[in-house]
Amino acid sequence: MVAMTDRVDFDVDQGIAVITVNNPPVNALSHAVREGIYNGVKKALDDDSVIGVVIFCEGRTFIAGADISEFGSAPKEPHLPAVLSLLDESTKPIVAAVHGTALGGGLETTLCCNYRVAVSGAKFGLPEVHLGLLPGAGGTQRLPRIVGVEKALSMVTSGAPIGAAEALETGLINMIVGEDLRSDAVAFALSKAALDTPHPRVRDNQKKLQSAAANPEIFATVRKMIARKTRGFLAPEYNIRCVEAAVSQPFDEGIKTEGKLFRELMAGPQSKAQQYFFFAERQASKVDGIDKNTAEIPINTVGVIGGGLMGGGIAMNMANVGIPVTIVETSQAALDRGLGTIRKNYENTASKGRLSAEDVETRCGLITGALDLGALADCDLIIEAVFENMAVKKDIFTRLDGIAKSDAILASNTSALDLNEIASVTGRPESVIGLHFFSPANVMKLLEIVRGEKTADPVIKSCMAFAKRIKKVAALVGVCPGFVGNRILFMRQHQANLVALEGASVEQVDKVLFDFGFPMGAFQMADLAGLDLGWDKAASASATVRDRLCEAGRYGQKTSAGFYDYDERRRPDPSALVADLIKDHAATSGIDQRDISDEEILDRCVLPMINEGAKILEEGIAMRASDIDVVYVYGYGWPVYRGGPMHYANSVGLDKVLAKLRHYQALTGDDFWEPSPLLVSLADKGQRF
Ligand code: 3H9
Repeated sequence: MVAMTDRVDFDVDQGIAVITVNNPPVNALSHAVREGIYNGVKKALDDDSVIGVVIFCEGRTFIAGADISEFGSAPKEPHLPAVLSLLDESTKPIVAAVHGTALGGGLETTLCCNYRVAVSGAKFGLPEVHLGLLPGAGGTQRLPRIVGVEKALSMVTSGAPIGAAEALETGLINMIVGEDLRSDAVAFALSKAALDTPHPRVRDNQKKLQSAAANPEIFATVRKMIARKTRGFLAPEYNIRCVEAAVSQPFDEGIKTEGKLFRELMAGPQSKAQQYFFFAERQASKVDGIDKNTAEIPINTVGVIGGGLMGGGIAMNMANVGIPVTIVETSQAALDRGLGTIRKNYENTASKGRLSAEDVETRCGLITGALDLGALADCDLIIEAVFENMAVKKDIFTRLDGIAKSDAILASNTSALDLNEIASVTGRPESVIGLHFFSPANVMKLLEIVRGEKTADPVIKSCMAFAKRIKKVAALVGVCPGFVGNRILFMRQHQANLVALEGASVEQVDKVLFDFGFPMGAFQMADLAGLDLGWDKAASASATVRDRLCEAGRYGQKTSAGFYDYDERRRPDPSALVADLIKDHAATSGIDQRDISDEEILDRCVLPMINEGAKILEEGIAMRASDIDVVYVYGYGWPVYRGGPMHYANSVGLDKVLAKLRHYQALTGDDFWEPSPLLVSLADKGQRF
């Protein structure tokens, strides 16, 4: 065994050079890997006794792509395209031996080998689109030449990987081998080296391009198909253009087109935001200050209190990953309704072909119902998901304290109430934690994990790990009204309401936010959540527009009327009645109405979110600015190509953010706009969050 670099080894087995990459955790194509492969292939080509080459990886995976952490710095030679050209031009057969995931530059590496073999669990994908990029080392030109244009378009625009069986079927790999990957790959290479026919190169294969060349509408069809999902993103369109170039241009021209578009994306703000977010998401799962030897509490059975929309959605998360869950309701009718809704949800998914009938039964079978909290006595984790009322929650936790086993984790799904107050009614506040799921809980990826002032480290650590198990992205936050997500949202909603009173229409405000990249505007979101959430009918005295809408029975989508009117398919229609109501409310509140520009609306909705984020950081409610961004992208639909509110502020410049906050403070004379001291100090020092 000879070291090519400290990340790549070289040895010869029966005349086959085995180039072994060992760059944990995911064998990314860092500089030492590129250099090692380059030197290894050169050595193999120069050695007459070598008749073939295998590229193999140690550890848990084949090469998972370029090293994203190197993207910000000046690239060091050899660049990936140069390494891959050397592979492509080899006269000796090269075999990629794949296990784990061959992603991005990793898959592109295999596409420059003559052959690809893989274990049955291997996966193959070009996920660059998730980083706001396109495969920049020939992937967009070679993939359609091997799997066909339609499949390649689907892979580059979705970023989703395919499994080994599909890879074999589409022609992407030559063979599925046994678990002794290295030996099987060497044997495969020997068999190919014995042939005296030339070894195939993906770049030479024009056959799979022919049907798209004859049917160029395929590109328009794909654009239309993904338009809604990819609104605002540049990378999906750039990926399509590259595949178009694969069909319409000779290979070398196509490679130039790919390179040009890749550099454009790499230099742009969207890709920077998405690369930042890749690491932000992974960082969020790490909790500073918890000893890494802290033991986790095993969670094998879960109880959920409340079988409504929220409780049912939460329970589905457990059943989806095979964890038995008991739902407790107060009446048989409510329980039947809750369990019925869960079954209906699963059956809907099955009717779309995304779940088998057998899976529906397995998952429903994992969910049992009960009418007595006593049924939760043996649960490892109990999640309370009843409506937002402190007295009710306290009553439940008092009773739970007498029922749950001593090492059970007691969680509340509260979205805004004081977790410490809830914990205080138990004799074990160290076991109490907030698990704030977002609605619909079986769909939304975010889980705000709320650390109470007494929550114990093992409880936090176990819940962070549990979140990953149920496929959520967790962010750890502290206790304050609304925690991170809703506290910031209150600021946006406050300003959205104000600009509407000052003369912007509900539709104008929502369009500005939609165009910024949110899936919906502030008023549509309020209608979706329900305007009556937290509204007290008995105490309502027409003090706000919301009060007046609720008093008129306009609770939002659920009553087909809120800020908008809704048809039977829940499509919003502007309401003249609401416009008049807002105008009237402004007049009675002494607010003069005027034309308000889109720019002012955006500033007034988004700047307070940043300012509140800064206060949250200052108070230690969030551990890091990037955690706030994770909450916003996964919980509130902040467009990931803008990175989240804190990254967005950094990209705009904190000095500019501060200047605008001061401008609105001076304009309105409202303390609401007082900049956070942290923001002021960072801006003054020219620093970033
Ligand atoms: C590309 O290839 C461009 C080319 O087309 C053109 C070039 C010219 N780089 O996700 P995990 C780290 S673009 C650097 O928790 P899992 C990650 O940060 C690239 N670091 O594990 C984490 O670090 P830490 C295209 C990377 O088992 C650790 O590895 N490829 C990279 O849940 C474990 O990660 C991609 O976009 C990387 N490429 O999932 C693939 N990848 O422990 C991106 C991971 O310090 N990666 N890290 O927090 C993934 O999708 C997942 O990491 C993977 C493993 C599925 C591989």
